Amino acid sequence: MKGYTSSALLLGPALLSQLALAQQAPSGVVHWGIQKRHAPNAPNRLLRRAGPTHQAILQNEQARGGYFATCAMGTPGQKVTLQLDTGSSDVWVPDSTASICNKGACDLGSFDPSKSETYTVVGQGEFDISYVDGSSSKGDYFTDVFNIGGTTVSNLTMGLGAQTDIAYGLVGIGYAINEAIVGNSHSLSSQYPNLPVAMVDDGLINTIAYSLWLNDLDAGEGSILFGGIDTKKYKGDLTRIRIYPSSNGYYFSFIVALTSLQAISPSGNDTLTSQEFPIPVVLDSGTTLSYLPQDIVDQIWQEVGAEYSDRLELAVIPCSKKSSNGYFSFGFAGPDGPRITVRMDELVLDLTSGDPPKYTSGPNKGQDVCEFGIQNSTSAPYLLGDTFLRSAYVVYDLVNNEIGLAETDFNSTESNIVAFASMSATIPSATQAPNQAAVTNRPVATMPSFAASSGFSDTGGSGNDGKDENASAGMPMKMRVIRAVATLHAGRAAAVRQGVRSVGLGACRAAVETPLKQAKELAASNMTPEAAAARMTPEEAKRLARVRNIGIAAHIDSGKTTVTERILFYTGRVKAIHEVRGRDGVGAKMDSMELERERGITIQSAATFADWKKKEKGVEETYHINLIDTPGHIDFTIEVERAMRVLDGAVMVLCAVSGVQSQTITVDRQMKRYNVPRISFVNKMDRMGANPWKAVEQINTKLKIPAAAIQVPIGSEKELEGVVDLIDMKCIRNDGQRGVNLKISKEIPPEIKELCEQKRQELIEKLADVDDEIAEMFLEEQTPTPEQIKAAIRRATIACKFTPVLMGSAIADKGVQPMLDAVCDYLPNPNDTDNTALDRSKGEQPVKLVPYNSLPFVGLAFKLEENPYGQLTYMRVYQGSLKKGAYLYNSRGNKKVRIPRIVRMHSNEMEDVNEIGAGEICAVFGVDCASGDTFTDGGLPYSLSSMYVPDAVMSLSIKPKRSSDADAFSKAMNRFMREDPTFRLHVDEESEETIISGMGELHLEIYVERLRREYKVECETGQPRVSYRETITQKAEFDYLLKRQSGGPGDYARVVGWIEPNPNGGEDNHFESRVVGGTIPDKYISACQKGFQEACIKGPLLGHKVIGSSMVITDGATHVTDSSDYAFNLAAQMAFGKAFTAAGGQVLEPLMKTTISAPAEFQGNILMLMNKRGTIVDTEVGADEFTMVADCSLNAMFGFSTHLRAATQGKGEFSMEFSHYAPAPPHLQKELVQKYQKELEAKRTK
Ligand SMILES: Nc1nc2c(ncn2[C@@H]2O[C@H](COP(=O)(O)OP(=O)(O)OP(=O)(O)O)[C@@H](O)[C@H]2O)c(=O)[nH]1
Ligand SMILES: [Mg+2]
Repeated sequence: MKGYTSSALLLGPALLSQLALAQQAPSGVVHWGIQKRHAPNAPNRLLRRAGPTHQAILQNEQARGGYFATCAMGTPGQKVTLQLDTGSSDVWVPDSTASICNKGACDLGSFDPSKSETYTVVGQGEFDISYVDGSSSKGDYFTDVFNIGGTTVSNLTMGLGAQTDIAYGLVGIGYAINEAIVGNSHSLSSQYPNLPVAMVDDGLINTIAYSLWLNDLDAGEGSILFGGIDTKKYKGDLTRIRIYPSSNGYYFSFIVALTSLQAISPSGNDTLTSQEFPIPVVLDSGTTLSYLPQDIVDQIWQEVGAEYSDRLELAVIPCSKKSSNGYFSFGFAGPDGPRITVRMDELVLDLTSGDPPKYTSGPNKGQDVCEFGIQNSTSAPYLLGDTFLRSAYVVYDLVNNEIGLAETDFNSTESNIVAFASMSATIPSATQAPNQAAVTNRPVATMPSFAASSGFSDTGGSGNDGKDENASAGMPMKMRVIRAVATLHAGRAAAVRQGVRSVGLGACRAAVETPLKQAKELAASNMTPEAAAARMTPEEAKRLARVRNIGIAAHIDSGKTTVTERILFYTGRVKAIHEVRGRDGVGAKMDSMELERERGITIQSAATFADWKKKEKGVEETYHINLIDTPGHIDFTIEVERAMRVLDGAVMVLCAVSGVQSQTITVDRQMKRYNVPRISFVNKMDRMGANPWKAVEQINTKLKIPAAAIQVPIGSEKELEGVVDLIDMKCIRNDGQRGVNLKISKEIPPEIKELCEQKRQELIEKLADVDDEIAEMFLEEQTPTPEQIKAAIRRATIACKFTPVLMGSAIADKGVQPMLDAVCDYLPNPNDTDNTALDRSKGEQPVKLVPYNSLPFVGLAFKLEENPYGQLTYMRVYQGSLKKGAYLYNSRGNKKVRIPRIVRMHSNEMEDVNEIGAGEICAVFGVDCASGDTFTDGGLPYSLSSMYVPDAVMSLSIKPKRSSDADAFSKAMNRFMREDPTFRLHVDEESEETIISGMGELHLEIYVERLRREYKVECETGQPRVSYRETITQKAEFDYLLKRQSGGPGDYARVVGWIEPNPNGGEDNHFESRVVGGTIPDKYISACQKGFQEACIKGPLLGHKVIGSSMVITDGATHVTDSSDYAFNLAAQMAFGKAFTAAGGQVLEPLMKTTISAPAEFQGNILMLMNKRGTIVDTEVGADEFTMVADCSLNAMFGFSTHLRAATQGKGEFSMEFSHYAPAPPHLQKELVQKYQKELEAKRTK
């Protein structure tokens, strides 16, 4: 096996960062602001040419394994000869002072920066590239003049290899996503244009495309033509075939589908087969040989008489086969795609640069040994390198992601160059391969009859089972280079956020293989996003573009429900506005629960939908918005969690006075966890002291999300009239009853004109930080148009790199309609977000879901609710549509269910529908499932990753006052648990009490109250209790013997070992057996493990869970008749309990991150309150309000709201969230342990 297939693929951080980069980049190929560069007075040199194309001669450097172009760098130009590589994207050259050059190896030229007048360093030490064959180069990035093919790029960013093990530079011309990035020092930390892009930028060529003509093996030259094709260099027609993206939709190497291979010789034809068809192959000039799957390579070798040499670790063939009459025909993109003939003289390569070695035995004895051009690879990536590419004329179109393929005309002496007409024009004179979807038809894998094989020997080659015992001994081996997909960059990888929706990065090798494999599977399944898109009707495309699934999330009381009420009113969903805690006593639509209306807080998230008619430039477009209003209180955080899991975008509401508050930070974390793009709405602009700029600043600094206002308020506090839209620079005032009429005017009040201009500039600057197109315009001091600004905001928001900030006052009916417009303008439609499922049949590999109705159904049950009509299941439809009466399969257990009824929810009301489209949210009846279950149409082995469920921190004993209520009680409890995964119940064995646990006092109180109201069950509850944990702090040994005799068979088990804190850290418990010689048989070891696990559920000190411990068993003993699973299970438990004290067992208590805010005058009172309860972490004193953050023990916080109310005349508020476990104070530990032991004692003596 050749070295590359194993070790050389291990790219380390390099490839990881590249893939990470691929995930981060916006979809599409090249995302630089190319269009603006076509300067009207383009340089004269263009006029001298027939078309905007540039051709460079390539030297076929066989001995170095590649094709090289001579270029010039710097002023005055220094001549260097660089290797061409379609697998990477950096241009780099060895530094003339690099140590490799001192040895005289850099005979193709190196670069001396001190001799160039135009040399500028742009990224010191940031250039760092590795290739899959293990070679690498490191140094600075610089810009300088670069000349190739008689044309000059004025300012190309290149690498200067100060430390390199390659003695010549490279011109990478692959996808720009393979590009490295220059850091902050110069260019706004953006990717810089690689060579083809820079040529477009300089107006030298029209589009990012080039053609490669390598010519045959023995010819000394080939050529690369930037920006055009040469119709005289190929035979027959040029056919366009698609390039496959990686699994996340990005293009980073030239993967095409190899769909057939035939061996043809005078003696017959064979169709070769492979289990891997269609084979994803990377077209890679830069790699010398070609590498295909083992099964097909075996057939190829047999046909031609090649064999694998263990000693050389590659396939060899008698050199005489160069003149064989046989050839191969490679077919691409299905039965009607292009075919390329590759003759044997292109596939038999000299092994050394000197005299060839000879076969020393076997039938080929005495013959020269050559290297065979097609090698084996047991796994992807499969590569078609120069041994294939020489025979093909290949056009690389990096804009349309297509390859043009035709058979090379080796004998061509003429030239007819046709330029690409414009940016994104398709390949000229080429037709698209018909039926590319037919690549799915995998040929039946039957072994060929090898009818062609004897014909491959037609020209003198004899039998072929010889062994090359001494081949090439002592000969200088010829270079074989593999430069597929290279690149890396340390800097940006760190900045790439990981999230549930992005593809997880496995080991490096897997990272390379996965995209290739998936590209292949996509092709095979005929369900590629592209194929589905092609089938999608214009109506469906339009439908999706107008769908928004959004959530409203924010700190408690910031006005989410009030904002939602306005949304419902302005969209015509409700006829009148009712306020939260309104005097009319009706309450807001979304807070439908009686308890919510009474308390004026949201407890359950509620879903609704509305149609918003957005008017722009006189045209009205209707958007369909599915909306979930979530609660702000941390005790109901699961509601936010599951909303964020399934929604595509969010509106983050902030209070204009308080800005970013503690729960804002919590919901920020949740949005980030699921990569949810958001717009921000600064509400309560009518309040005294409202300051939207503070909110904007805090989003930037506290949440670390680049943010800028896109509005400025008109008037303030009670005089608030509306907002100025900074993009179009127009005033939007709310007028008429409930602000329904919008008065638009271009006249900005003079007193805020300057502020508006300043804020508009700030917006553009902020965008320049996060968006390449605006960055370039900014650098060149161009002013973007409103359309360009909007497009940039949309791009950056959807990429989660930016949040636009809007403002208004829901209560005063100001600014809500423009916010709705922004939902449509800047938040993604279901097709814009990357949703993935895990394919269970492929080791949970992520697969992209595409929201097209025509694909098989995939949906997630994200919320359950019992309602008078039965069990209601909220479902997000990710792919395919759902019809009433359809059958679905629950992925968990593969149970088939019928969907008798589908509804859209409008808070507590429902609207029946017959069908729901892909990408939408609905609720269904009659499905028995758990929250988080995945449903499919049965054909796909997919699961969706579930959501994060926080642990309970508080518990309460509870029992119905009347025993006759027991049934209703258990019914209610079952329902609550099914609906709310953060609410749990268990029966304590000792006390036989029913214990409920949850996220906080309010959480549990609400359920007790709901029992009373909805089930008429009055309950008695105990004191709220903290969920303690137990752990150990040091190592303690044990040698425990369980020996009990009571008449019949006894119990006997001896276990020896130790317990200690889990050496891996964390809260998990760890068990290990180091028993040797079978002193404890395996089956009893697993009984010991179970015993240990059981002991950890109920700790020895308090009966609470044990965390972070480890048990190691080293020895033991058994008894012939008395040993059993039971005995060993028990012995392990007893041993653990006995050793626990010696191991420094202690009680841990939950510490809560507590945030208290109140008017500044109460600061002293609050300090006093907090002193006893925890450690103050941070205090922030504003103009009239102050906020304190403290780590408090939960124990100390019971009844805190009453104390706070008293200390602040009811004006203070606080929130609490679990932070971590810490040792409880010693006196408390002692007290708790004593109490527990007493209870146990009492129970024993009872
Ligand atoms: N001054 C002022 N008060 C507002 C505004 N919007 C909402 N409020 C008030 O703020 C309080 C909380 O409003 P809600 O809409 O219930 O807030 P919420 O964010 O839904 O609260 P939770 O769901 O409980 O987290 C109510 O008393 C509202 O009347 C506003 O724009 N200005
Ligand atoms: Mg609310």
